[in-house]
Amino acid sequence: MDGVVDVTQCAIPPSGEMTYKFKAQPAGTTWYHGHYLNQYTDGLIGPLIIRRQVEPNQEHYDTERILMVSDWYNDVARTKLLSWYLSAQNTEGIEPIPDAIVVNGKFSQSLFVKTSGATRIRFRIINAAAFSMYTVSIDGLPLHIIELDQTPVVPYTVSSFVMNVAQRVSFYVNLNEFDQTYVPTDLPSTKSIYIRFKANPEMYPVDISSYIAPYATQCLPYPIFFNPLYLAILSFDSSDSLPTYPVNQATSESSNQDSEDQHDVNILCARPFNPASNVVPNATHYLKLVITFRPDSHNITRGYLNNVTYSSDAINVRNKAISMNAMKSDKMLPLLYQMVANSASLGIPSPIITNDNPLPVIQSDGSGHYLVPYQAVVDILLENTDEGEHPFHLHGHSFWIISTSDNPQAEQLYRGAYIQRDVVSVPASGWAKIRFLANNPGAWLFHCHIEWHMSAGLILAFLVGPNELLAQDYMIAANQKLFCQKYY
Ligand SMILES: [Cu+2]
Repeated sequence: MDGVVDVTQCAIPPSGEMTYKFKAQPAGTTWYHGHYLNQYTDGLIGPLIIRRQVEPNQEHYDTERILMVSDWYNDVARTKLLSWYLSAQNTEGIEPIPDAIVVNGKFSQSLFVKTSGATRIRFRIINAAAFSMYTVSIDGLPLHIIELDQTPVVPYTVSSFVMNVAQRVSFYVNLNEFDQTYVPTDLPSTKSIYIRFKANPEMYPVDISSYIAPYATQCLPYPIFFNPLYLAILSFDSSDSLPTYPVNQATSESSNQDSEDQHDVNILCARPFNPASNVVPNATHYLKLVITFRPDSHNITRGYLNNVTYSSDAINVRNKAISMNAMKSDKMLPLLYQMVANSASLGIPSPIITNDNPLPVIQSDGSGHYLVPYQAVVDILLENTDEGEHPFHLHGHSFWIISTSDNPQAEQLYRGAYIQRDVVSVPASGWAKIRFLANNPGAWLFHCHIEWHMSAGLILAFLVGPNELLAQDYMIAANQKLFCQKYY
């Protein structure tokens, strides 16, 4: 599980099937999605909830609801949007702008979330968007956050929070805490309230109120311009009535909050629920990664990590500057199978001591494949030269967030008790520092989870503990050999 075509497996062919067997751990809120040819933008997604025997904080709620928010595109991503995005005509590398927001597959004001008589409800929010980060709030209710990605946290209370692509946040609400002043006294009492998902228009490289994409074919009844405010309706009864108050009803306090809350405050507020299981080891290795976007030799804007843009069969790239001696990720066996077949000749140097850092520095083969010794504790500094914020996700592991340029004080404040996540939002023109323990031998991607940026090559692969992988007698499944038969 947690695999990717060309990294841990060959693609499941049309009409083919594959059974994934996995240990249901770690527990928590996550989601399944295709990682191939922009299929998840086109809807190949779903929630995956792994429950604990005893859920931390479960005494605070009686029922739960899952809300999966994603970007809706009128056009097919796999063909039309991707080929436009990675074309020389797209001189500024403008990402396809979503046409709408959907939650659980429904457009704004059409999703009714019923409380079914419960007053204490846990919400598991999953940002499964291709591009957008969202500010989430529920009118008149404080949100008590209890889980970030798959890490339970000591409850803390916010009026809204930001979540970037691929992040998950759980909170509970208590309807008895509803702010009665939210509904003006001259209006009839309301049987429902809005759950708001607000995309921050500043993250888009164009003015969304007037932008018509060059590839767009206007097609009613689909929206023409993107509305950054999505409204779901939390219904207290079965009548599916809309709230009695106007959509723009907001106390001055909460509207101020909105403009201030564009940053991820969770890094500072969140404390691990179980500190004993969150012992942060000291770093043994170091890796600095510089994020850049620039046109390649074909004038196609691509993403680079330390000047390497990742290419694989999954990406229709014309730029395949891969050195002959290095591991190849295009037209080749999945990286994992290459590790198993020939770990002695991976062609990637071991970590080396440099003048810049007291710790050995993780090395690559120049094609985005980095060799990580088993049980290494790697500090990664992500330096973002781009003006956009990038949500970086690590496969096969979670990591501790040490600090970011938005919250640099976290490093000293929480020394030894950093919060674990598996997606970190690297601030625009800023940086993030994370640490992970390489205890899961295999081939694991580390990448920006904005689907367009993956397609643009903002990816690398960690090859963790090749010798340990062999020692574990890793076997390639029989059905996998079938899918990969062009190689076997
Ligand atoms: Cu990105």
